[in-house]
Parts: sequence; structure tokens; C-alpha cells
Amino acid sequence: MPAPMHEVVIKGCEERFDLVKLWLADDEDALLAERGPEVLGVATGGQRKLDGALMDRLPKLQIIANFGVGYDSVDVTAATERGIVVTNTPGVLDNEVADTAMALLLMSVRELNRAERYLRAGRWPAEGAYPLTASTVEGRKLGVLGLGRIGETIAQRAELFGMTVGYHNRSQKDVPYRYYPTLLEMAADVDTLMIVVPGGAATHHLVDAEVLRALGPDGVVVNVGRGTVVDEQALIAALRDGTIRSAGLDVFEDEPRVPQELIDLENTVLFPHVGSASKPTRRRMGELVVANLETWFETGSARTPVN
Ligand code: A2R
Repeated sequence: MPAPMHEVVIKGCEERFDLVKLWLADDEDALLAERGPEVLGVATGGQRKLDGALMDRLPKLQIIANFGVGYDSVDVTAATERGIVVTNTPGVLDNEVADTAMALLLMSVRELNRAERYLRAGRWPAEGAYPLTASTVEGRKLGVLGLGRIGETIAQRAELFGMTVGYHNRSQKDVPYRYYPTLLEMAADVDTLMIVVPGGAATHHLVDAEVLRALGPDGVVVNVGRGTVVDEQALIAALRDGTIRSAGLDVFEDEPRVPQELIDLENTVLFPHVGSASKPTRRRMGELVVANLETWFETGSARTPVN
């Protein structure tokens, strides 16, 4: 284990395996040289990049079990080349992340974060009712970038809120929602963009100045996927000059650093990457990490491999 993880994973690994806690080493290099050749499995939470160089220090490595559905901190190509299976924790966090996404959407459209700040600042008795919001949720057109497990869970919720749903993936799915073959086409047709694609090179800065312009002045962007999917500087400019209305963000390009410009803007709702961050959901994610390791070493196949 390169860095500390959820107690369920630490306990689960300690009970079943001989756990090497790399972060406790005074001299990491020396510990890797000493114990690296024995290591058969890695459990990781994404705090540390797992690249080919680190994998080469672990020549018997068979499995990398990632805590989280996004595994962009693991070089999966390097793992596959070395015959190492990589697993993630899909499914168990869909509802939690979808709830977070809807919270960001509702707060962004109805300015609920600003309204709450208004009350806390004592402005209600002093200045009267909070101004009516220009926009409402019902009737909005939602475009989901990445209609996968989480994206579909969000789509179901959005329908209940009276929104119409469309999506853009690389390939069309058998779902009752309109498919847009390009992101730009979708952005031009909808007013609310929900980002739920994974990170990595293929999705880097997919949402750029052109997409934001296409979304238009009533446009709302919500991102619960990865910060790297959005050109953050282009987003800041679009929020500042009214190219779009507002943004609700749970993920950022350089976490935990959030640009001061985003913090200073009134038309942003900003969460510190808490999409799946409840005790019950994180526990289920931790149990799935351990289950992947356990079944791999018992049966030779993992529960939820990605390669
Ligand atoms: O493109 P497809 O047909 O493979 O559909 C996937 C879509 N997707 C993309 N869409 C457009 N351009 C791309 N370059 C691209 N890459 C992937 O994103 C698929 O429908 C969706 C991802 O869905 P799942 O694999 O089911 O992931 P899940 O569990 O919904 O989680 C999504 C992401 C995680 O990777 C974390 O970054 C975050 O949400 O928590």
C-alpha cells in the first residue's frame, strides 16, 4: 500500500495478507528494494501515481486494486504490458455521486448557495427577500457527457426533476435518450452540461471555450467526472464574461488547489471532491477493493477488472 487508505482496506488487507505500508518507511527506496520483489498485489487510493517505473520495482506484481471508479492515477497501459490486472470500484458509488451531481445542478440553477450566504450574512431582514433567480430547473435540457453507470443514474434523477435528457458518448447506447454524435452538437442544443466522463488523455480539455460558447448564456456546467476534462481557464473566462450562467464543480484540474478566480466568482458552486464521500459509500468502495484482491488470489480472476 503506497499511501494510507480507508480503514476497511487496511484492516481487510492486514487480516488476509502481509501488508507493506510504504508510506511509513523512513527510506522508501530501501523498503522497495527489500520488500518490492515479494509484492504480489497493490492497493491504492490514487494519491500516488502508479507508473511503469514503480511497477518495475515490484517484479512479481499481479494486481493493482484501485479505490474509486476513476483510475487515471494508474498507468493501465503499463500494467497491461506487464500482465498486471487493474481493478476499480464501479457501481457501489453511483447513487452517491448522482446525488452530489443533482445538488450541484440545483444549487447552480437556483443560486441556493448564494441565497444561503445571503441569510447567513444577515441580509434577509436588512435588505428583504433574496432576488428571484433568472432560471429554473424544470424544463431544462440536460446533456450528459459520459452516460455510463453514474451518468445514467443522474439521467434518471433529472427526468424526475422535469428535465429532458440527451447524451454524448463515443458510442450510442440502447437508452431512451437522444444521442449526439459530437459534444459540440450536444452543447449547442442543450442548456445544462453534466460531465461524468473519466479523466486521462482521451478526455483532456474536451470541454473548451468553443463548447462553452455553444452552451450559451443560460448554460450551466456541472462536473463530477474529472477536472482535467474541462479547460479551467476557459471556464473561468466564460463564467466571468457571461458566456454561460454558472458552474457546479466537484472536481478540479489540480486538486486540492482550486483557482482563486473560481472561488471569487459568485456564479460557481464548489465542492472539495466529495462526490462519493459518505461513510456508507466509502465503506462499500473499500470492501470492493479487498474483495478484488481476495478473489484474485483465491480464484485467479478479479471482481471488477478494467483491463
Ligand atoms: O465513450 P463510451 O461509449 O465508452 O462511453 C463512456 C463515456 N466516455 C466518453 N464519452 C465521450 N468521449 C470520451 N472520450 C469518453 N470516454 C468515456 O463515459 C461511458 O458511457 C462513460 C463512463 O461510464 P462508466 O465507464 O460506466 O464510468 P462511471 O462508473 O459512470 O464513472 C465515470 C467517471 C469515473 O471515471 C470518474 O472519473 C468519475 O466518474 O467518478
